[in-house]
Amino acid sequence: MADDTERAASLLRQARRVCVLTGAGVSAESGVPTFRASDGLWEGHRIQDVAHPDGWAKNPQLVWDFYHARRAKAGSVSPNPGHDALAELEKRFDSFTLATQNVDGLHQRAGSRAVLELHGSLRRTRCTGCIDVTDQGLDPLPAMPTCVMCGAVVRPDIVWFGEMLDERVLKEAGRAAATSDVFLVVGTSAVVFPAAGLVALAARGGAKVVEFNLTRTDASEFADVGLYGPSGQTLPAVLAAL
Ligand code: BV8
Ligand code: ZN
Repeated sequence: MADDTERAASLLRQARRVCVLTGAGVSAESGVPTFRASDGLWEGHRIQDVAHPDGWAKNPQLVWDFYHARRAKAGSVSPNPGHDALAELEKRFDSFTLATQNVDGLHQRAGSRAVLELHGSLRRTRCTGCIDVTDQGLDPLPAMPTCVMCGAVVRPDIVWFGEMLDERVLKEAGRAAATSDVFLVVGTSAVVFPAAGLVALAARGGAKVVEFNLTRTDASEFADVGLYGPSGQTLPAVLAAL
């Protein structure tokens, strides 16, 4: 592993433009559960019941109960050394973009600034009746929150399965990936698209790809270097070797 850490550090030393894609694994050591660890259930729920528009249409209260619990969880945990290392890495490069599939806000709390939230945020709500999007922080919300502007029910500002990602965010992430010298893919099973597509986009654009994960994933075929261990240890080790 030591020589892989050195190989990753040497790729970064030669880089000017760095892009990172993170997934639930980067927050695992903070105590935030990942998605696919259990048997396809997510905190005891089926994904289509709590992270799909059909689930929202069928039972919005169940969806809110699920997201109230995730908001409380996100508010009760802290960034881990992996988040901290990514925030420090950002300062070392002229161009650094961090695209995350996570909605827990831990990258921002660790000090990362250029964060693209591909799948939305637990902090934000989006009105179903008007265009209002509000950052509510992570304080508890009413069981079924409503819009201060128009009184309609608000939903979590999260991209559910079957929903389009924010066009602007995805375009910016795609451009950063396609023009990067080094692309780090951290803590993601790389099965959810279009986010996972950023890895191939970076590789096709000529980037050197470094994977940080516990195991090989669908992204591994694109990786020039693989660091397999907890990202709370492997990311700080690469930073220290820079
Ligand atoms: C879209 C928000 C266009 C929820 C999420 C049929 C109909 C419609 C769409 C599709 C379809 N078939 C396929 C699709 C596309 C679909 C998709 O990709 N499905 C997959 C499952 C096959 N994508 C979509 O629907 C996207 N929209 O395509 O719109 C469209 C529209 C209509 C019709 C067609 C197309 C929207 C995708 C966004 C969904 N929302 N999240 C919420 O979070 O509340 S995705 C959800 O999965 C999370 O965001 C999560 O981040 C993401 C990916 O999971 P990972 O982050 O990778 O987490 P996972 O648990 O899987 O892996 C953790 C990894 O960490 C593991 O590898 C593990 O080894 C590693 N790890 C663990 N601990 C550590 C570690 N690594 C290092 N250190 C550790 N300590
Ligand atoms: Zn409204």
